[in-house]
Amino acid sequence: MLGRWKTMLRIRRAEEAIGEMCETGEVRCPCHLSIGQEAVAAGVSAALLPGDTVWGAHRSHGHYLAQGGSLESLFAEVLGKTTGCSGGRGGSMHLRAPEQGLPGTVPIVAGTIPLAAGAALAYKLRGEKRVAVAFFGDGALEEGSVHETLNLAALYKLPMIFVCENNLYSSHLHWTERRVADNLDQAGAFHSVPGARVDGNAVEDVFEAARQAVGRARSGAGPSFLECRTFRWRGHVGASSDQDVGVHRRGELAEWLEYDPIQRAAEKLNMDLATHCADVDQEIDRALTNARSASTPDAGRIGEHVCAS
Ligand SMILES: Cc1ncc(C[n+]2csc(CCOP(=O)(O)OP(=O)(O)O)c2C)c(N)n1
Ligand SMILES: [Mg+2]
Repeated sequence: MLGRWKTMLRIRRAEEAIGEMCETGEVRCPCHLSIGQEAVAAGVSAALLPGDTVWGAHRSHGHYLAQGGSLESLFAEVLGKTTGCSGGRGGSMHLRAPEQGLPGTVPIVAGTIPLAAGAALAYKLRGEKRVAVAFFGDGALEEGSVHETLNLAALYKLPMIFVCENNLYSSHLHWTERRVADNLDQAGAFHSVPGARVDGNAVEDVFEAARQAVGRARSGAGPSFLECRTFRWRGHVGASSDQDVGVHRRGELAEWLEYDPIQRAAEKLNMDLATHCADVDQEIDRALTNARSASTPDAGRIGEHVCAS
């Protein structure tokens, strides 16, 4: 529990630092912050083993850090430095930490869900006891490929977990503007993928639900679908808290601030956390200093890693 709390704090502090750098203009790539949603990444990753993989999208700083991705390489990536996890070429939405089980995030909404299924199919065919996790938002469920992947995953009993981070919004659109019913937890049922609704701001609930889903996947019983209910404190993109792509939200933030996943976990831990907070602050300072002092890519090498046919 202490480890999961610390993972959440590391994500929060890292994203606060990135948010500040977005506001000052030091970071120039678009950044989608997951502040408020940290329990989903921390709870799920804690239930995985080395060798398992997680697949993320545009809002994946938390997935990267929860898997053990380097803080310094994250800061360097958003700053466009050569030491970034994608060599400074990808920015916030193209994170990779393959050694930590994060092959690469892709900002095409729902784009990595079929990739996770492909990985799960490979694990199954090779007889490896590995599990693939697809993280995606509520908006991603409006893409057809998710439903095709759910069907395929059920049919082939793939060792896979669908983790829907339902933060109620897709860009500026509240779910009520996009759906008739609040029933995302049933999205897998039609395809015979069992689903559960989880309090996505309670890290232990997420951990327990993920632990069960991982056990199911690893035993060969097939995929599961977890709808983790949460809320992002900042806007869709950038650091502002009350605006979504220029549109004001409905004022639910104050209510959700009461359900701060980090505060809730701290209350459960019921111990003095001051030293641990200081450790995380130090880690962030050190990583930021190193990332800032790294070199920027040589413009003459812009053509490298580019595929042309
Ligand atoms: C295929 C595709 N369509 C549209 C977009 C633009 N877009 C980026 S994020 C986003 C909203 C996604 O909402 P959700 O899946 O709920 O994730 P959240 O941003 O809430 O984490 C959209 C429409 C995109 N990146 N890819
Ligand atoms: Mg969303």
